[in-house]
Amino acid sequence: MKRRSFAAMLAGTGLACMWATPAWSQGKKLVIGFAQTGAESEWRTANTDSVKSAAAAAGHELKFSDAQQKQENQIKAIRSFIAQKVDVIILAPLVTTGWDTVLKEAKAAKIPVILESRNVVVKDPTTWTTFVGSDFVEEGRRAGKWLLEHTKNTTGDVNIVELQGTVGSDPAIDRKKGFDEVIKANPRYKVIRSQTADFTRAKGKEVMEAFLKAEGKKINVLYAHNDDMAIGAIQAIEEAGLKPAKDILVIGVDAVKGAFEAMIAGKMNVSVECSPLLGPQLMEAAVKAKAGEPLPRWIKSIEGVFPAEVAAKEFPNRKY
Ligand code: GYE
Repeated sequence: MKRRSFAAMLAGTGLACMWATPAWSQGKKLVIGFAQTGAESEWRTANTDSVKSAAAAAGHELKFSDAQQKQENQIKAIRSFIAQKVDVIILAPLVTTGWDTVLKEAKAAKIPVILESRNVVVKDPTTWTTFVGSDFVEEGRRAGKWLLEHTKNTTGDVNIVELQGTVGSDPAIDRKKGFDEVIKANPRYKVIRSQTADFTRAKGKEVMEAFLKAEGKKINVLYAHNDDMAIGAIQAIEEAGLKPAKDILVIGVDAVKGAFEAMIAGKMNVSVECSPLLGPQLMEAAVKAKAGEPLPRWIKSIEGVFPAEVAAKEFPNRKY
């Protein structure tokens, strides 16, 4: 005997609509608004690709907004997503603060907001559902630990220059915090200059040039909050007639392909991994958020550390 589905048994009974499951869980796809920071780094473009392809694979419609590293553009995008009555909003907040009003507006419109790749600090934490991304403090600690280990047999001061990410963004705040926490255990390690270069190659080069002008050969280590700034700085180091990775140790974060190429070329020492491939986890979270299912406050990425010694072997496995 052929078994009839539950829905077929209910058809025509009038009970069908009572039992009807919501449209999204019957396979009707979501409309998702994604307010991205911009395209400031290799990491960010890989992140955009990951979200776009995961949305396409799941059959959801993605409305994409590139804010060109401007918070006001992200706020405008969120308001336009609310006006368009999207099902879920994904926000990669440029900086931590300034989101209270617009997130309240999304909550009032009953649109769940998922944070990805950066976090916010708001008065009402119920205005966002979950954060999908990395532990940036731990990334900073990993960078610091690599440095302590790598320089343990040297003597004298270790003079560090630091290229910070976007001012007020949590990867910049936390990568600094974690690194400082580890190096302060030993007074030999001194951060002699620290400035933002906005997570971009062009600014990384520019600020490193200024550091080199001011401190010259005193600099032993460059700690950059992302690989793009490190890659820009490597150029400045070479143009100053010094050898990156030898005269000045170069530490980056993200582990993008560009960093692997620099390590294989002997110009960079290590990159601490931060995965941009958050698309699949985001799509899963979006469906649950729309269904009102509980989500953990933090969906954490699992990451490693890649020193130059393993770069050539690991390179073929890299996906971003
Ligand atoms: O490390 C950097 C990017 O928010 C984790 O933003 C992200 C950071 C990433 O531009 O390269």
